[in-house]
Amino acid sequence: MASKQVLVAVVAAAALAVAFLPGLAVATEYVVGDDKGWTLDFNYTAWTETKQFVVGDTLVFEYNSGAHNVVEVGGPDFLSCTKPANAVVWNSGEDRVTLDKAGRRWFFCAVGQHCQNGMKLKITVLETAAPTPQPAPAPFA
Ligand code: CU1
Repeated sequence: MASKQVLVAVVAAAALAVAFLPGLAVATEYVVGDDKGWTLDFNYTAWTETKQFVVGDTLVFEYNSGAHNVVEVGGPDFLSCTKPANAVVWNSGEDRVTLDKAGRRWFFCAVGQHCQNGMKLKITVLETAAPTPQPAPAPFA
């Protein structure tokens, strides 16, 4: 009997921990493209759809530094694959970009026609993680 009570307590504690997890959210590091990395022939739009980016998270672009780069631009330049002269360019092959504020950010590879061929990433950074649904508060008695 005692072991059953212990089990119930453990399950309850685990449930509590899960319930409070969003409040304890730690910064997440996202390797762009997961095991494929930053490359051609990858659907980054589909990749972002399964992610939720929050201020404090980090993007890591991993690629062969001779083959690609990472340029951050504004929305219109993203659409047209235009690299402005003053654009921020990363080219280490393992570029870490901290998402330090909420809003949209646009990145593409400025090598050859890579951007035109889909090597581009658009994300929306949230101020905080979207809240999980909570039960409705009890009405006043
Ligand atoms: Cu590229």
